[in-house]
Amino acid sequence: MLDRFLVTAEASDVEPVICINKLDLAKFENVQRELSLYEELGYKVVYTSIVTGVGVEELREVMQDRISAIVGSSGVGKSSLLNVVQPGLRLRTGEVDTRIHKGRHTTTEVMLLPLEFGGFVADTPGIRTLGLLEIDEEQGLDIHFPEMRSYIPECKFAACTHQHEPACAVKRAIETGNISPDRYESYLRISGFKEGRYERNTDKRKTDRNTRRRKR
Ligand SMILES: Nc1nc2c(ncn2[C@@H]2O[C@H](COP(=O)(O)OP(=O)(O)OP(=O)(O)O)[C@@H](O)[C@H]2O)c(=O)[nH]1
Ligand SMILES: [Mg+2]
Ligand SMILES: [Zn+2]
Repeated sequence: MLDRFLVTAEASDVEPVICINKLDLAKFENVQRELSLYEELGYKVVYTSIVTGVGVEELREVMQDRISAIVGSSGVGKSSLLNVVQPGLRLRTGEVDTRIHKGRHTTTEVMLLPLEFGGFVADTPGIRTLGLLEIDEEQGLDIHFPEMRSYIPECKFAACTHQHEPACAVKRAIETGNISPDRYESYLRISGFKEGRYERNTDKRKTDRNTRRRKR
């Protein structure tokens, strides 16, 4: 999900900032270890908690004098965070379902909110899955993975998809440990999703129809 958000941001020329909320529920060292890959890739990561107040000032600095949007799954605390970042907003927040550990889709519409310290921020409803990406066919998906960029011109084939082609510099970089296998896995999933192979999760009926058509 995070990689999908990052690719979407990269493809839309939006500067992404990763915000890890509810830090009070985890051990900072463990969370930071998980996120170190993204910091190495050059993404800004802000760690926050509305319980301890950590990171709130940093989040304000990120939002100041810009138009931004806060996005993520339901229940991660987007509206709660904005209430703390900008006192007085009084956005509705909702308890997470303790049985399924998921939010209850409390925010139902996008709202652009003015910030007293400068700028605007959009609170958005939590999303379950990030749908098909509008990726420029000619540009490809790979360039939206910053760690792949320098290897792409080194592939033998100009139109290399870094999947089954020989002499692929991206795959070589994975073998030598210069590209994270997890991120490559995301790349495969997202490109597969785009080609319809992962559609079954979001639109089962359509996939069934396609499968049937193919069999005929
Ligand atoms: N422990 C803890 N709980 C938090 C924190 N931030 C938010 N919460 C709680 O998480 C729950 C969900 O918060 P919301 O702000 O409604 O989450 P949301 O991301 O806006 O959810 P949707 O509007 O459904 O997308 C609420 O019960 C909040 O009190 C935090 O930093 N720590
Ligand atoms: Mg909300
Ligand atoms: Zn390649």
